[in-house]
Amino acid sequence: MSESSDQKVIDAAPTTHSKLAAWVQEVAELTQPDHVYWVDGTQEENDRLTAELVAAGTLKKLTHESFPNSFAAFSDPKDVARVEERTFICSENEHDAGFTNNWMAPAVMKEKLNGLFDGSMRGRTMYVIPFVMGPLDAEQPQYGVEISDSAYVVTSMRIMARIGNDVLRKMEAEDAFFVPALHTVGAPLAPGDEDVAWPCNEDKWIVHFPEERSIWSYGSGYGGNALLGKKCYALRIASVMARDEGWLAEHMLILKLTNPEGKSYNVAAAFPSACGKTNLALLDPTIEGWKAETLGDDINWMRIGKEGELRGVNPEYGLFGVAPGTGWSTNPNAMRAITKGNSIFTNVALTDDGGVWWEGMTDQAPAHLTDWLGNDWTPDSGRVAAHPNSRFCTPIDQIDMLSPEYYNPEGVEIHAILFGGRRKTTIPLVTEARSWTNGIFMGSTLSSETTAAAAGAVGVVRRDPMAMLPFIGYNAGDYLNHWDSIEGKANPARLPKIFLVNWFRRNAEGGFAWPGFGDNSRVLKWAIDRIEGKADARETPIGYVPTGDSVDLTGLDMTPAEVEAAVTVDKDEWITELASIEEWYANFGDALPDSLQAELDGLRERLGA
Ligand code: GTP
Ligand code: SPV
Ligand code: MN
Repeated sequence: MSESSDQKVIDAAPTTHSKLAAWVQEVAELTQPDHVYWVDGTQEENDRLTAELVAAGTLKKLTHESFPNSFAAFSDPKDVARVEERTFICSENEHDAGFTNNWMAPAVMKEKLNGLFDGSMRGRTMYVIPFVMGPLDAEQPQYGVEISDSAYVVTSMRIMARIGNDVLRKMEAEDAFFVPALHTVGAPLAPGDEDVAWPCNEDKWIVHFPEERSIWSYGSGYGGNALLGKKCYALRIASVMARDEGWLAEHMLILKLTNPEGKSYNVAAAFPSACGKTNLALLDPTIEGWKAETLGDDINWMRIGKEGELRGVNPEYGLFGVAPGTGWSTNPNAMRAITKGNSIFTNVALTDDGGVWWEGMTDQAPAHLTDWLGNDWTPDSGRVAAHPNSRFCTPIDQIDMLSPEYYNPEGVEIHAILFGGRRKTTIPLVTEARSWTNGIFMGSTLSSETTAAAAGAVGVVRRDPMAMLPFIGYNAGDYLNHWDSIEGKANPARLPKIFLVNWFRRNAEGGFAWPGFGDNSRVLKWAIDRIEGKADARETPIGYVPTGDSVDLTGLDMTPAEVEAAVTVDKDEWITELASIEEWYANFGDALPDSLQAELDGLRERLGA
């Protein structure tokens, strides 16, 4: 770069944060954008950027009155989900990445990335997005700055995180540490080149340097690959910070429940991607007198409070929810939030009257749609109209049932933790752990059938410890040890009770053994009644399950015998499961905590295997 253009970049940095100014300049020199633009986070700015994105064909403005100030985007069909096989944890030592992560030596990876990023923003604008995960008035705000050459990323980050001038000013005043998160779609434009609606690159790299606490993302514009505050920072990098500082960064929703007596409980639940977090976070209870309030739908940062209690905070500012299956009958609270507007939809279908639609939004599909690929669609087309991983991106404060405590930087006490997966067989509807360590065993052996949220085969059972398999930023054995160590750091009387749940078990006819959605409130009621010592349970080799008549079925067309069937612990299925757990645990080698080996031995003994 010439001297004068160097000068231009320095002049363009409206910050007194010298590390930030230096990093922005360094990145601009490497990536060579046409312009550097500092995002202020205002509505006017957002209006301007969305107008530009409409002109560029990236966004379509919705004109239906149900979707005010909302837009639809359609990605490149090869850029529709997180790419786990292209995701790397580049710790200094390979051992620190562990067997669940792809690894490359940092120096080797940096050289590769420097090559890829060299000139990667030519012909584009480089946006500098100051952001904070969690409240800005937290004791120690967790800052980040994303540099991206995608305006779609800017408008989406504005929904998903607190961004802009307020953040930058506070960061400067504190001369604070920030996580540098560098993103390019990897599609430079030569002079005169025509841009495409969704620029990206076939080659994709989602890379984390845990010691440096930095992120480099190349080639994708989609979701967790590109909105770097979310999975990359708030889970992968934050899990490393949490290990070092004695807290937990988890893939969990947080839900507050108040029983008819007015007593409140906060439940955190870890389910793998596309396995029901957002739905449970927006639960509409079907049982009389119970109230539910949302605190978070995807990420939970838990610290130990002054009294030794576990306290959870949702670091995000919006919802990035799976669209298909979100409907007026299954999730009316989400539908109400979405239809307040101010949302970006990606890879959904368009209705002829300027709205959006996806499978499950309404019971009956519209007679005609434009599908996510831009083709005409009718109900007898024989294919889905919205991509299975299509998403709505909506401000969290549009949720009517949002708890005021969402804004509390201290978070809320967590009283119960659920681990859950998508399993057709074997795993009961709900099982209460025998102890904290037994609960960690349940979490560490969590399994689920894969979904469309990540590229690759769908429906294959895989182990997904604490629903964090793709998100643990360090050695998974060390991660289980870290969970184990929480017991010693917390007040034992205040430790949450742990439960394993499975909304997806099938019955003999092949249908769901449990109605799910709002009726999951009945399972939560049972869990809370267990905390209060009020509900009956039956001991099984894997833990405590409800007796048929201990689950409140009032108003539900279901019998206690059907509940019994949904919580059956089938010995043959569990002997097969045990073998699969043993195989899974073998991956950890010496890193497996002794306490979990003892749990496995105990299970084997109780099964008489
Ligand atoms: P990510 O945002 O990818 O992390 O997913 P998520 O865990 O938030 O999952 P979400 O709540 O979006 O649900 C994913 C899919 O599971 C949707 O198609 C839902 O309709 C379906 N689902 C959610 N809860 C239930 C339930 O209780 N029973 C059944 N049968 N399906 C459910
Ligand atoms: C998930 O896959 O768990 C998501 C979507 O929430 S993404 O932001 O793409 O990670
Ligand atoms: Mn979700």
